[in-house]
Amino acid sequence: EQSRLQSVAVLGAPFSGGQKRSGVEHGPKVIRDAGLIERLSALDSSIHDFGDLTFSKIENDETYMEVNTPRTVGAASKKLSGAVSRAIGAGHTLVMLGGDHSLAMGSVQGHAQQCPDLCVIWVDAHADINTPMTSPSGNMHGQPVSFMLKELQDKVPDLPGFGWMKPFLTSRDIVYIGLRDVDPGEHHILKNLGIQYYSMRDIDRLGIQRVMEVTLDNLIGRQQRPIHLSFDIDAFDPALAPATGTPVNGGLTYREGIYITEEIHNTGLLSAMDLVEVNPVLGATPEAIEATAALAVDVIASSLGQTREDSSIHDFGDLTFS
Ligand code: 6HN
Ligand code: MN
Ligand code: MN
Ligand code: MN
Repeated sequence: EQSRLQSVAVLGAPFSGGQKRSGVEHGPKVIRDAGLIERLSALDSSIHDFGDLTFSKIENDETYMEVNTPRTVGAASKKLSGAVSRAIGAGHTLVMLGGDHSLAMGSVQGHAQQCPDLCVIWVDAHADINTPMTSPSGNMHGQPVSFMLKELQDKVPDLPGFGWMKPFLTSRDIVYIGLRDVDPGEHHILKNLGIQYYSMRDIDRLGIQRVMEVTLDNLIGRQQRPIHLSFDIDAFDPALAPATGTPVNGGLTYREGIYITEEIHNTGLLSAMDLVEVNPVLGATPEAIEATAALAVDVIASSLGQTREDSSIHDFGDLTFS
């Protein structure tokens, strides 16, 4: 019996309000222009392109407790959350194209509406777990995880624009991979809550194979549950992904990044993913922009089953036995 065809929904979120550098709102367009839909169509799944959400501007969105544009970010994530929840509820595996990483509040929350037992793999140079009080920048793309965690409820104030969102994740439900630029307040939170993370140094020591083994064992070793992959393109080395807002030297190699996504695909449990922080305006040359977007396409295709061992689908039919 053939297994049912996986159905994939692609949803663009052209939003940049979680940080100050314009251009990241063009992420969905450049990732699509790099051939995303065609590449996914070659895989063993049906692809539904839901197009891009539109986000309306909110006037007089003043800084609140040193957080920049909270109402704008809150409204965007709320809208994204609803769209993600509907897509997952309709049976799709969801691919969200950012946009900046503040959008993860919406995508993970919307996913959790349908799958309350989900776990999160956060691939990023940064931990994005600042609270409004620890944030050095006031930018919400450095804060989304703090809004999700139940253990940080008392540390995160009620911001305007966030009345719809209550913490829904525990610190045991998330693992980080690729960290190399963690703020002091974030390091304190990671240690205090015992959050599991594999920094670039850990990858140097253990190797990516071992890192994935331990990551998956911790998240799904005891119980099978849906995975949310939140992939920030700045997890890669800036030589590979230059067109991004907060590049940090010493990142993932191409092979490490693709190994991560292959292993996640092989669990059969990937339920939704984000691909965020591709900013074409920050690429120094057209080639730099195209390389970053092509890498984003490779990450998504690999997460959804593209392999390095068999680039085409071969139907050998059925044997007959007399
Ligand atoms: N990202 N930790 C810094 C901050 O402003 O909180 C950088 C955050 C970067 C966020 O890359 O998604
Ligand atoms: Mn980052
Ligand atoms: Mn990030
Ligand atoms: Mn497969």
